[in-house]
Amino acid sequence: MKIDLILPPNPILQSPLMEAPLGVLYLAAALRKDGHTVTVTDMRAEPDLNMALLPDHADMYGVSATTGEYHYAKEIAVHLKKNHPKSLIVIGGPHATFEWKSTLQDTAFDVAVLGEGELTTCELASGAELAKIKGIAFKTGNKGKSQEISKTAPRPLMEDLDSFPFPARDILPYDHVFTSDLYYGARYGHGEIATSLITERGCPCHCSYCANWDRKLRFRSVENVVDEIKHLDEVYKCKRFRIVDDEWGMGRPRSMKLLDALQGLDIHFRAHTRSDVVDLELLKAMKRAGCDEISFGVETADDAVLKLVNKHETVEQHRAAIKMAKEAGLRVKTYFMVCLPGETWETINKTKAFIEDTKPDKWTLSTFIPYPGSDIWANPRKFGVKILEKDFDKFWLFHDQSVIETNVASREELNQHRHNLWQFLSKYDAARNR
Ligand code: B12
Ligand code: SF4
Repeated sequence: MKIDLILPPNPILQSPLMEAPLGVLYLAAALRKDGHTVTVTDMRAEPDLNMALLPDHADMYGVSATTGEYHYAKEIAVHLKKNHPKSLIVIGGPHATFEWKSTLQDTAFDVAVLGEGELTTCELASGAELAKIKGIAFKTGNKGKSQEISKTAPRPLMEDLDSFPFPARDILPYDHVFTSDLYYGARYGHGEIATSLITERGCPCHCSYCANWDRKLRFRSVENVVDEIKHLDEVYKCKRFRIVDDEWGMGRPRSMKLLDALQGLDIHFRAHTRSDVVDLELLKAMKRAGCDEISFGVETADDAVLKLVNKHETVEQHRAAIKMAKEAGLRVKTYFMVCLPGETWETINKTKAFIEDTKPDKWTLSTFIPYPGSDIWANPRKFGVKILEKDFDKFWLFHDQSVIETNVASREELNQHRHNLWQFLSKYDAARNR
């Protein structure tokens, strides 16, 4: 079968090609292994949809979409249905995984793949009967209003991650997969050629703002990760990596084993994790293995807000993690989120004091968005949240407008919080760079 996988435009990101699109590259590799001919239409760096990039014909077209990209996915589906009515039009990725019903009701997609896609997509491509394929939702019956949506049994998560072939990084132009923006980050100057890498999948935590469909922690073997790294060095001369595991280092004994194995490889990497996962021993082992930078999802320096969003971490744990990481010789990046439930001027001031006190080397500031798949999206009242806009075009974390109000702050006030913290962080950067 001929299959085209499609990545929509990504206008919100400063460097849209910065990260290798691993989900789609894993799918492409699995489909190829089954003997299919696969292409990837990469629109990430296009300013808008560019249908001219799509191949003339494919038996199956598969669009990958997060919630922010959903409006593009819809338009792509309309175009494909019109021009390729006989092809199977499929959507996968986080948005369709959570919002499969509305996605199929609202769009021209035939099938939504829910969650982990490798096995499910291979079964779809094999021509199996839809009702018998686990992990999908699809349209049944006649077209038009009488059309119904069926959902099949859930697809069990793959236990043996080593059985998946390495992501098909050769399927895209080199500079769409290996970039100089990924290492150190565009905002901090371009670095060496780097690519992203996953060593484990899933996260067992339940932060209320997180839209994660994969709650089961599963590991690739140390040998399998090392093989991929050696392959990337031999074939692509790439020795720098951003590890995009949800939270790196969660399985302690295996993480230590992996770090030992990485020591001889002369690589550099950066990774993000939770403050409660690290201690000095792990951080020092990371440094020895080639880690230059660690990032922590701090979000806010107010314990009550951390508790409300079910972060299961304290400000003290964040403070200690940053201190230890610096002691281990790592550069520290902190992720902050504003416009969270429970946020007030008092909590914003605490976050500012925390920044002055802990002095992170880098930071990212996001605006809280209640993503489909998160507890806050499903139960906003539990968190004192009123969702004011459900226009998914605005569902980007870097958007400068809050889409909610809370029981303690109006939308206008939340926007002022964001503006204020942004100004503070910009001045903080300026002062450090003097
Ligand atoms: C690394 C990462 C990034 C990177 C790279 C993104 C990428 N596309 O690879 C960067 C930094 C660019 C990024 C940016 C953003 N991200 Co991000 N990111 C992640 C992270 C941590 C890992 C992604 C990954 O590689 N996963 C591993 C692969 C194997 O899984 P996957 O990508 O989901 O793909 C599998 C399935 O989804 C499925 N599948 C995927 N596509 C398709 C397509 C078809 C046709 C089929 C059949 C199946 C299928 O099969 C794949 C293989 O199993 C995830 C969290 C997570 N666990 O996924 C968040 C996550 C995807 N990001 C998220 C968000 C919100 C964003 C941003 C919107 C934030 C912002 N700045 O505004 C941006 C914009 C991204 C975009 N393109 O829209 C949310 C999405 C929530 C939602 N409802 O949409 C997630 C889930 C985080 C979370 N838990 O809330 N992100
Ligand atoms: S934010 Fe991180 S720790 Fe929390 S549930 Fe999501 S992936 Fe897990």
